[in-house]
Amino acid sequence: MKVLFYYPAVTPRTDFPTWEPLQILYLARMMRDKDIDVEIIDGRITSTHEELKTRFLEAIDNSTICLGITSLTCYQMIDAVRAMNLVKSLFPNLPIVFGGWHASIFSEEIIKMNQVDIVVAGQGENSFLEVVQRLSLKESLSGIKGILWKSSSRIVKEKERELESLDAMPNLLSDEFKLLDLKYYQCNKIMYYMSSVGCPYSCNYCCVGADSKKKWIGLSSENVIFEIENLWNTFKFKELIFWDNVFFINKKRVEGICHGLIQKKIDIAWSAHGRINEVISWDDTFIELLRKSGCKSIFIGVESGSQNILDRLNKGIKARDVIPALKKLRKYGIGVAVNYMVGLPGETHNDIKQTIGSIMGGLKLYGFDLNLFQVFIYKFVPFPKTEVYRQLDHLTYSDLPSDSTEWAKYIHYKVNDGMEPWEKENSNSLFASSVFFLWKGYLTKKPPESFKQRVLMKIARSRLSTGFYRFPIEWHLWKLLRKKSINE
Ligand code: B12
Ligand code: SF4
Repeated sequence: MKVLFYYPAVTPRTDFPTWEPLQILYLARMMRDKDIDVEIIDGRITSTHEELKTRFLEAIDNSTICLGITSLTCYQMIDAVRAMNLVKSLFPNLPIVFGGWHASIFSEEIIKMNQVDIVVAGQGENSFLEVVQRLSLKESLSGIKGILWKSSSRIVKEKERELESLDAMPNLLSDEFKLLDLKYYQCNKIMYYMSSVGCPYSCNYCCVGADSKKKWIGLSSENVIFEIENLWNTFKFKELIFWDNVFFINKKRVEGICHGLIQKKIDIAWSAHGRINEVISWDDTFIELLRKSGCKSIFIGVESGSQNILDRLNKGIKARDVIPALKKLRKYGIGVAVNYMVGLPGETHNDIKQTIGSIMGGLKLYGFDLNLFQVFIYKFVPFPKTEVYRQLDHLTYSDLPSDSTEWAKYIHYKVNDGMEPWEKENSNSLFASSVFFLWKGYLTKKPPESFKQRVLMKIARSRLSTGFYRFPIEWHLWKLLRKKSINE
């Protein structure tokens, strides 16, 4: 018996080595010792139609129970549709199970797609294992929590699945990574890893808070160390990145992880997501322990320098705490990667100026060292199924995509280039655009590689020195130079 997974390409072109398809490895561990083989096709490697067709023809046979596909709301969905169409044309009876963030957010829409037989919403391990076991026994899927499925073309929505204990699941081990052709991946340099699920906060622009119903579950520090030690012994990576939404929720657990890394002499630099309200509450002993265990950097969503905006985002942090919190980390040589957003509904010039002030404050604190103080400025996107999306004046934002596939295209083609079509060209959004290009043009570690980047950097530098953000010529330039279009 075998389960086949497809990991859709995240962008049209991938630079190798790249990150491992973590979602699939976490699911694959559930099949260990269950007499179910796992095979993974990575769409980033198998890029042409012919290659993909050959891979599917080789991989699928009578013993294949189903095809599992994952996707975020981005280009991955476009590639997922390509793969599903291909598989359904070759093997119309092979059940396709769709999971991941995109399927969880748009579950009712995705299950209506002809190609999809089963949707797994939310945490996938046990739901998927149950689906696989029932399919292999040709039993009904009725009653499996967390799924939507088709019963003689009628759609059945089962009860939601609450977040489940991670300690009760099989450990993630290097065995799972051996399912991959390791020459394409970077696990011998950087290991991506997840030690908890959910989030107890409710920032209203984020789908995680809403999805987890304020629940958070962490794997025990003992199990985290057991898994990291196993992976490190095999791959000897230099860097570990915790992909947890919020890593520091349980301070005792983090202390246990730090002590474990030190005791086991696991010599790595690690990074994880934290929050300003957490950092400000930490004492020196804790921060020193983080540093001693290898903590190199903390990813922090500051989002805005304006308290007014932070309150509207329900962010639960104080703008005035940002610099004091960063000072605490700076004292022990811990760097940060901070995210900001601009272009929110109702955001004023003054709010945006406070955001620039907050960024400049951090830059000064870290002596303009972009290795220690990394900045990412995004343009605000009202992500579907978030509270902020529900609160929108949908007449003003009438150009937002209407369905899940359009959303995926929109995120890929527009958002990452700062080109939201819904954005009315009022002075605030143009102002926001030029601030967005500060990041593209100036706050980047990479030296400019092209003429376009050099121009962007020049404009960004002069904006920072003069404080003049009107007339976003860089935005218009970007639009002119941009080759991709939503119709590609
Ligand atoms: C790593 C990461 C990335 C990486 C890699 C993404 C990838 N495709 O793997 C990069 C940097 C590329 C990225 C980009 C983006 N990301 Co991101 N990213 C993450 C992060 C931090 C971890 C993802 C991960 O690997 N999780 C580990 C796995 C094990 O967990 P999981 O994905 O939840 O999988 C579980 C279930 O979903 C389910 N499941 C998943 N797949 C499948 C498949 C099957 C068949 C089944 C049955 C179950 C199942 O089971 C798994 C185990 O329980 C998450 C936050 C988080 N903690 O999840 C955000 C997150 C997924 N990203 C998010 C966003 C917004 C983005 C961007 C749109 C940001 C932007 N504006 O550019 C982009 C979009 C991509 C793009 N091309 O532009 C959002 C989700 C939005 C969405 N609806 O998809 C998240 C949740 C962050 C947040 N707080 O909002 N991201
Ligand atoms: S932005 Fe981060 S802290 Fe806020 S709800 Fe989302 S995952 Fe939680």
